[in-house]
Amino acid sequence: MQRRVRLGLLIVLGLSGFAAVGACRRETPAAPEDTSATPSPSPASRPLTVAFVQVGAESAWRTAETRSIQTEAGKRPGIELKFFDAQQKQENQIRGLKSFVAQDVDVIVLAPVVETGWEPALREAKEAGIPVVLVDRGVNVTDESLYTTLIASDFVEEGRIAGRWLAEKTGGKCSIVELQGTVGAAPAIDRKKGFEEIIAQHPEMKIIKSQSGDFTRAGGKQVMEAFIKAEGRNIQAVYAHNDDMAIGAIQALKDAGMKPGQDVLVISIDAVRAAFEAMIAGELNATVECSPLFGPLLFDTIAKIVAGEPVPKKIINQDRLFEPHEAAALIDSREY
Ligand code: GZL
Repeated sequence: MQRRVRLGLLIVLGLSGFAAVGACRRETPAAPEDTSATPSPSPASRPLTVAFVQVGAESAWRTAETRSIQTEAGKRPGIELKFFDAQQKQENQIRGLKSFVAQDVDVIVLAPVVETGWEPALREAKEAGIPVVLVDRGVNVTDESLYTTLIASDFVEEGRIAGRWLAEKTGGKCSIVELQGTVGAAPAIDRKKGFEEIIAQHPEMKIIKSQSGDFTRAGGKQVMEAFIKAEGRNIQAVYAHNDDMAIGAIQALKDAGMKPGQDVLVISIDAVRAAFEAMIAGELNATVECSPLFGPLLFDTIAKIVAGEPVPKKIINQDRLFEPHEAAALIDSREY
C-alpha cells in the first residue's frame, strides 16, 4: 500500500517534482533496515529508492557502467541510489536482490552475471510489487513478466561484426584462438554464437582453441599463455570477448616474443580507452563498441515505469567497430 501511494503521488507530482536530492549509498545489504521505530515521512517527501545490483568491478567496462549509473542518479532530483557490488558471484547478487526487496525499495536494477537461476529471486520482487530493470545482460526465464525491461547491446551482432572484420582482413583463411567471457554470461554465450555464425561461412577459418578468461585482464593473459604453449606460431588471430582479456593476451604474446597486431591479429569488444591506446600502439587491430553508458537511458526508462507509461521489453544500444586509423583522432572524445 505504502509503495503504491508513494508512486501514485510521484505520478501526480510528475517525476521532475521529486523533493529529495539524489544520493548514492554503497551497500552490502546483510539485513533489511528496521524502520518500525522511526516515524515514516510523508510519501511525497520521500525520494524514489533505486537499488542497483551490479556484477562487480571485473573490467574497465564494468567500472564505467557503474560510474555512468551513479553519476546520473546524482543528477536526478528525488532519486536515492542504493548500490550492491556482488564481486561477480550470482549468490551474492541474489542475496542483494532479496535484501533490497526486504527493504521495500521502489525499483531494482540488475546486471545479471549469468543467464540462469533467477526465477525465485525475481518472483519475490514481483510479488512485492517492485519492478526489475535488467541492464547490460539478459536472463533466461520462462515467465518474462518477472522483469519489466532489458537495456543492453546485441551481443550476437557484436560477435558477427568481429567475425566479418576478421574474415575480410584474412581473406577467409585463419587459425583463431578465442578468449571467452564469464561462463554462462549472456555476452559470452552470444558473442561466441555471432562470431561462429560468420566463421561457419568460411571453411578455412578455424577456432583452434577456446576458453574462458572471465572478462578479466589476468584471465586473458593466463589463458593466452596456455594457448601459446599449446599452439605457438600456429596462432594467427585472437578473438577476445572483451578488451580487458585482449589486453592481457597482448601482454602474453609480447612476453613470448610475438608481435600482437602484426604476427597475430587481435580483435576484441567493448571499445574502452585502453583498447584505443593499444590500437594507437599497433598492438590491437579492432574493437567493437559495447557502450556501458547506461545512466541517462536507464533513469529515463525508470521515470516512465514509475509514471505508469509502457516501455519496450527490450531496448537495444547500437554498436560500431573501431580501427587503428581512427583511434588517435577519437581517443580524447571517448567517455569511457
Ligand atoms: C557487456 C558486459 C561485459 C563487457 C565486459 O554488456 O556485460 O561484461 O563486455 C564486462 O567488459 O565484464
